[in-house]
Amino acid sequence: MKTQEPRAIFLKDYRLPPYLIDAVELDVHLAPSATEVTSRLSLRPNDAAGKASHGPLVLDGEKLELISVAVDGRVLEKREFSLSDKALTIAKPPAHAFTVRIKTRCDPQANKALTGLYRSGTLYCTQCEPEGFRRITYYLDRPDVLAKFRVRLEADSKEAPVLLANGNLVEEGTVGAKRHYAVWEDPFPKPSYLFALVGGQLGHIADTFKTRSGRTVALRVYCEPGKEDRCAWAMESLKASMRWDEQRFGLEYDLDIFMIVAVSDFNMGAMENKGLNIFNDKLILARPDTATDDDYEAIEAVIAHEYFHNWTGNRITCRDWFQLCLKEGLTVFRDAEFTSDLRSRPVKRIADVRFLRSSQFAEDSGPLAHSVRPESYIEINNFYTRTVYEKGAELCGMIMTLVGRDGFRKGMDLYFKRHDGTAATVEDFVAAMADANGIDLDQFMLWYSQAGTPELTCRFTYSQDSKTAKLTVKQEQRPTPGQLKKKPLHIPLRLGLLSSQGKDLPLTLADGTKVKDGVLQIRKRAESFTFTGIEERPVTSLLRGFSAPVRLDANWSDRDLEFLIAHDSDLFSRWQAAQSLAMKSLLAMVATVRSGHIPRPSPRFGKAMAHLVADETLDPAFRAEMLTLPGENDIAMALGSDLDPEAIHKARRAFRVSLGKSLRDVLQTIYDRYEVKGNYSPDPESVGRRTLRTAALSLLTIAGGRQSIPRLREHYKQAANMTDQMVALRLFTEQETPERQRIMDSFYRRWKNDALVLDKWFALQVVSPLPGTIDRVKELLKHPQFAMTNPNRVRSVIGAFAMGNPVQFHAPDGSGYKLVSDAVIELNGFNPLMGARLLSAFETWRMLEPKRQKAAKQALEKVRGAENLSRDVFEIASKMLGETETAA
Ligand code: B3K
Ligand code: ZN
Repeated sequence: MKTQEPRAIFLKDYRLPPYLIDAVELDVHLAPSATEVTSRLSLRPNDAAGKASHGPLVLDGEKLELISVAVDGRVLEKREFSLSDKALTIAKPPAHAFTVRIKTRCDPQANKALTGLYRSGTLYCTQCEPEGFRRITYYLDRPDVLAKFRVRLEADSKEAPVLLANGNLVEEGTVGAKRHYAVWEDPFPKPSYLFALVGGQLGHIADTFKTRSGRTVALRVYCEPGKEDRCAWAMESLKASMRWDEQRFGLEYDLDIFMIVAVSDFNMGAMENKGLNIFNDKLILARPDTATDDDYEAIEAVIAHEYFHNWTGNRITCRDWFQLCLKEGLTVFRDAEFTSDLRSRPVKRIADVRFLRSSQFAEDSGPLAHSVRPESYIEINNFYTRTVYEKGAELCGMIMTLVGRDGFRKGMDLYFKRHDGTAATVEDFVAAMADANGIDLDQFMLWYSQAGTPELTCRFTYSQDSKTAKLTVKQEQRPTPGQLKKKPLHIPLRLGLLSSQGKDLPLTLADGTKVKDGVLQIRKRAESFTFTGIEERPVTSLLRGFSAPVRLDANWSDRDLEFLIAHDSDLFSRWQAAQSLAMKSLLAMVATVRSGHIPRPSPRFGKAMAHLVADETLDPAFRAEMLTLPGENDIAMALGSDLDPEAIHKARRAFRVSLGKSLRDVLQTIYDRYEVKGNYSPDPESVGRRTLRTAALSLLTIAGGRQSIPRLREHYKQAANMTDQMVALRLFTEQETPERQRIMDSFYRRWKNDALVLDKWFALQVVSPLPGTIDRVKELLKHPQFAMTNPNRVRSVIGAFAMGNPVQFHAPDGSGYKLVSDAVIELNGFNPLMGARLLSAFETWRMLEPKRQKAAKQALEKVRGAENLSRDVFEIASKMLGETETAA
């Protein structure tokens, strides 16, 4: 018999919760395979829900063993409730406030899905967002039910000497000789997805933070005992985040203690549980000899992100999961602002735009395209996407561009004033922004509901006679699955007109109005703007700071781009001009490779870079970005169809070789001069210097071929930190020399007992573009230290291969696809969330050339046809194959 296909849930079907829960008391007796949970819920009918508030009480629950259920102190008989694998239903609950007491048992040890209560090593920990709480106890597991939690944890004193939950510790003590307990109380009502508990043997570091109103908050970072010396940066980052949120948004922390726990088995990066954040240890643990600059920056950013959720996500939460971008987009926006304020704004913007364009744009133009606020889903876990997060953040950024930085702050203040302590919607947020600033954002709302990347075509004419410059702007958004027609969007277009001296000209429109902050507001499918008083033909700088997440066709000539690279006052636009110039040449080179000829890059890019990279007045980190060509995925996105990943790789490689050769002397000077001496520090200046030096080394190495190996070897030998070591190792992965394996082997011997560093060792080998990599990946999958049950390991082998090695993943014989789809099928059995994530590596399959397309389709069909498909994998596989569509 065919099992029934999972059904979609729709935003339009949202109904108020029929019952509300005012308070929850949990009593959790931790035991590896039989944890007992007693839950006492104080419920009442939700009058606002009308008739439903007198209907049955349906409590969500999965993978639970029910021991007993009582209402108002009376144990129910079997006929008074019904039980399915999804819910416990009490047919006729009392018509007034009542209590329900439920006793259940669950098995953390057997839980390999890593959602609900599970074990990571010997630790007990939880992951409840979005729907994991229902695996701990029966509950109204939805974000619009906010309750006060009091949690008693009991465990064996030796097995779990540390017992943590949300809020403040109010009591602790022993139970007989061998057991102990702790009681935690969280005074802030919260939805169940923010619940967390941790139990086990943990070390920690402690500190305090004095809030601006003078309260002292205790801070703790917990980790595996013995790793405390790797927690200092996480603590520094936490304090910096707390300070920044007070200064920039006036938001102060609200509990007496803030705890972070690092665990080794975690499906994603981290989780913002109230007062008790749980983190993938990869995003906590760092020491100069184990973590790179990128790791340090990621730790700082994710600590900030989760901390910022305390207000945007926890104090104001989401009414339903369709509103996910309300907390995620806004919080990504906030963490990007934090990084921009602490480090370099243009460099952060460049990094974010690179990611958005290579990754979110790909999502937006494939079978998984959905709007920032989707209208339906089968499995909500599949919607923690780049569109919800990164495009969601772009929408906040556009609002800030429209209302200004102070206006944005006013909007945020009003949003908190109106909605603190509630579960809100995207409309609430946008209304606060509009009302606080007296502007109309009705048309802007379309950004939340229309999927796909808009295309802006800008054309420019100049009249010497009338001294006017005319800009015509057209916008178009292509159809996406389930959404064929699109309306024109409200787009902020930041621009500048540059004189021949490279100076910004005043922007005055024909009716005499001045363009405020250089931002034009585009609202129609086609419109034009005439600027007056322009004495000479200017060069246009468009989409400064990437003021909207669009594709831009501006028809710039090479000379215009060179001019912008040299003169634009907006650093982002200088970088963008460089990317555009390189991209023109790269696209031509890909065509040359495919026609069987040797590709030659235009020399113009190298010439434009020669002055720029040597310009000591420019931030080294920015110069490093200028030297980094568009990635292989960017090129693929620019081509859009009939993709041959190998040709793309070859073209890009040829460009790098040629650039390295033409800039050899200046790169060598940079390499020699930018060494960072002394103790390692992840401060922006040191990171910038290292990054520029790395960019130089990378080009010198690829250009030098075998002759550059001694320099590389020396770099590796001299490396005094993991950042420099990894640079050399990564460059070795592109070199066909036996030394490569020798170095990898010695690295393994040095770090084989350190899981996080070992992850790097695994990843380095699978991203090698050289032939033989697929066989190596297969070997690594059999390595004694590989485990499908550990998400970090899966990501460092299969994830890094599928997402970070386009040439090999897209091997024409389909062997890369087979390897990944087999892993997806295996993961589907016990950790569907991870399986579905990996499967999204196929999202651009329809853009491939026919042979690869066929092979990818076969792999997808195999997944689709596998037995016992989870909702997670079913949804992605069937959408990939075009069987089901998301309602945008
Ligand atoms: N809110 C969590 C993500 C939960 C993902 C569930 N599959 C972390 C974050 O975005 O901050
Ligand atoms: Zn988040």
